Amino acid sequence: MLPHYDLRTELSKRILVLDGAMGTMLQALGCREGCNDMLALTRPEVVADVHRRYLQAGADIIETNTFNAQRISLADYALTDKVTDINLAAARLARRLADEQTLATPDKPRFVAGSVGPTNKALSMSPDINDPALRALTFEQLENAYMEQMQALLQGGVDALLIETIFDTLNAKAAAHAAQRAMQAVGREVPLMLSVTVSDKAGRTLSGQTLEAFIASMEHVAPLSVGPNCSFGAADMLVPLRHLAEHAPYYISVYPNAGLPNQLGQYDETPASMRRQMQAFIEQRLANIVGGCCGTTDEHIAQIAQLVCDAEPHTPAPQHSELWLSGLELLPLTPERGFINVGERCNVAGSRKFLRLVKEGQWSEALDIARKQVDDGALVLDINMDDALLDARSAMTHFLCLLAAEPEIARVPVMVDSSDWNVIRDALGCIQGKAIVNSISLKEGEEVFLSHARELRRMGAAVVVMAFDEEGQATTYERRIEVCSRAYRLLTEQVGMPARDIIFDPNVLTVATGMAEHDAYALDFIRATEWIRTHLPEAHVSGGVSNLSFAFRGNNYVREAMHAVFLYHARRAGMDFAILNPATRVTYADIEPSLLEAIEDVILCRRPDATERLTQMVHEMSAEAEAAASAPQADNATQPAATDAPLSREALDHRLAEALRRGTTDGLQADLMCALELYGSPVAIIEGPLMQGMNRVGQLFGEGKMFLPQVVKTARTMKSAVEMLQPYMTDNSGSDAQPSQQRPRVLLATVRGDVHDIGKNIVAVVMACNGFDVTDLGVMVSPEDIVAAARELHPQAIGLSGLITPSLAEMQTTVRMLDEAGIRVPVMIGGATTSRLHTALRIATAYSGAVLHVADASQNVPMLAPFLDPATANDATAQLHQQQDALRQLHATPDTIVSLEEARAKKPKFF
Ligand code: THG
Repeated sequence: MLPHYDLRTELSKRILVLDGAMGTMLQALGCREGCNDMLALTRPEVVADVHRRYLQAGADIIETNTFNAQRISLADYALTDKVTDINLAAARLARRLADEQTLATPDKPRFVAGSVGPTNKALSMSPDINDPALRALTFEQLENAYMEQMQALLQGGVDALLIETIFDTLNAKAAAHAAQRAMQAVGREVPLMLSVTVSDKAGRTLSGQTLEAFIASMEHVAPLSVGPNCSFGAADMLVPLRHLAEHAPYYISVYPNAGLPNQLGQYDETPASMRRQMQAFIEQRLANIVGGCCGTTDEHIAQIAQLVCDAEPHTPAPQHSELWLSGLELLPLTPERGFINVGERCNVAGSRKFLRLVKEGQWSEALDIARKQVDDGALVLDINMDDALLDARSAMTHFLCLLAAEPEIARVPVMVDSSDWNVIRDALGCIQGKAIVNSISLKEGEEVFLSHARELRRMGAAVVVMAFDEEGQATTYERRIEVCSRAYRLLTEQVGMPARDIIFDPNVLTVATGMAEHDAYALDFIRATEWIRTHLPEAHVSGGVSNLSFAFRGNNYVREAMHAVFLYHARRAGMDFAILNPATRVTYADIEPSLLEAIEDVILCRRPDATERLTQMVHEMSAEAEAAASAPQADNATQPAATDAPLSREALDHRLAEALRRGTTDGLQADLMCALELYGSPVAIIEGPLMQGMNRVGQLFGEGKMFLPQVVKTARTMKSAVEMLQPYMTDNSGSDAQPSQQRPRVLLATVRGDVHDIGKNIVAVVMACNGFDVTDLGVMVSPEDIVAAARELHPQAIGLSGLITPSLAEMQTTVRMLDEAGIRVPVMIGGATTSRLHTALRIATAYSGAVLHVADASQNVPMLAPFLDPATANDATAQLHQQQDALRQLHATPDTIVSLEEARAKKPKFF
């Protein structure tokens, strides 16, 4: 019998070595591509061999061969009935080998981490451009799929669950939620390890979150470790690694690829060179767990094991004490910030306009209200769909999914405002950031309160607690503090909610109603705020400020002046959140002294006739103040209209390029109409300023200055522009006849053996938005099917996509078969392992037509354009072939060092 070893204890002593890639080793051992995870059942001895090699190389932790072993991914192989068998067998196998090794060297225990991959679907992104609210699956479906996998892994005896290659935080949340349920079901607790993959140069996940925002989103699962994996090679991982090590209060893991796949799809880093690059991680004390991802072998791991033995492990960052919220970006409630304003306008009960827009399904205008609030400085958005005539659950989830596609809005955290628990629960399944739930209370008693609070804790939301209990709403100072302190005890002692995640709302009630019992409402709120902030450590205080002034409906200036005065005093007492209209421009200091005094008398309850006096004063208020009152109204999201004066071509081009870059359609119609006059034809506009704008976007994306969701938004603007121009495309404008016939058709496919399609989906979106008729053949498409589809549909271009190395060979086969079938249309090649050089060397040579390597989704349209225009197609093809020839020659040149003269003489001539 083995003694009990604990991963956490081991990590406190030394740096642990994680194993390397499974796929690379399996291929080296002669396994063809396909469903690797199935090998646990069909060829366990081969998998055992890989584990054994890694253990012998010095790995302390080996990963089960189960990266894709949940039913979402296995569906691609029609193996959904094998989920339990695969995971159980894989976990038992790894367990047995790790234990054998531990027995042999008991002072160096070996551990098994259950590998849980991201699946091939994203919960935060739409698979369809035309429907940004669409999702390929629900949180619950994904959670259930993970639950099934994890239960078997736990039963098979893993020491930890490693949720890895995370590209969408909502997927990771579903996995973590499933893990908690699986542990409960199996009756075994193991630590969670999280590993995230950074997919652009801006250091964000594919779903657009920064790494800090990601940590905030996942802190409720208290992971054992977090870190980057896959992404780029070790050299480029230093920045994200340091970022995580500085911010995350957990052990830090890092397991890079053996470099970026080179232009031939192989991994260049040798064991020695990778060790050299990883040395920085160790020297800077940034890591506790190190290993390898794609392309690494037991030789790499042996080198890494040598590197870390006797090295000092990373000391986790201290746990932050302030509340962390996140959207795509982190919002920490630091002492310097002190105060968070929550935009109130996306509330069907608080805005007639928002209600009308939602009822009429005018979602883009509803989004404008959210956008305007962020522009006006809202740091969080309150969203409320509670209306008797609305299906609040579907309205809420629909709106949240739409929001997720708007990077400028999704930047900020969301406050889900509903009194219907089902709405709250559904909403949390759509939010990748760390959100606030508004609200729970004791009004239905402790049992319901505790069960809701526990569920929120599991989902990792911060929470607004209203000062309500079984007796009703707390309206006096004493009742407000009594209810809040009781809720505080329950949440911190029984639910284990960190106090920093609790936001009390001691009820902002309407004053100056004329009823004496309401006179102390505001003052009691302020006093209760002070008490809470003094006696309930780390908890926050919020309130719906606009409630205060309902008595003055119709006089916005006075209402806003009252809000400013109330905020001034409540903030001094410690209120650090407020739900309000961020567009308000009235500040405490600007209020005319006599009005200020009258309002202060009301809010601070300073004299019995305060209401009467304020009412009287408002009555007498001059017409000037009335005029000012109408100015700061909120919901007017429209931009200043385009002027009537004619714009210069430069100014217009600039406006169009800006609209594209920002992904907005404000004023686009008017600008396009101007452009029609200036340019004469819609095609000239598309090919001129719009295409230039798209190129600029591609450039910014390449430089890491824009991130993917923004590019997708840009594509939507392009689509709108093309649609606006469509009615003006007539037969005699120099181009072909009907717009519908004019739409070039493109075929897209992920090649055989490969199931990755996130990048390809983005390409489909961007191309569809640029007026292409896109037919997506899906994933794992055989060359035969691609040829058949090309023959049937006569596309103007074909796009082949693939992420894994074997796909490169598959692409070659595919273009050869296309060529044999007499097809000559341009073929676009894209995906992580593809490259310009490999395309020139191996793929273009097998095809008579043009084969273009496309580096990212923003490039397909502009790169393809010259090949589709009959006037330029021949030149473009000839030029491409010439460039590819030059590349081939360059590559054929032996790798020896020549003199400078000689090198200059040999320089390739492209033109
Ligand atoms: N506490 C918590 N949540 C809350 C509240 C609270 N959520 C809802 C509400 N109260 C806060 N939000 C609003 C939003 C709008 C208004 C008041 C509170 C408001 N609206 C104008 C009115 O009714 O006169 C609407 C005018 C229009 O139609 O545009 O005042 O207290 N936790």
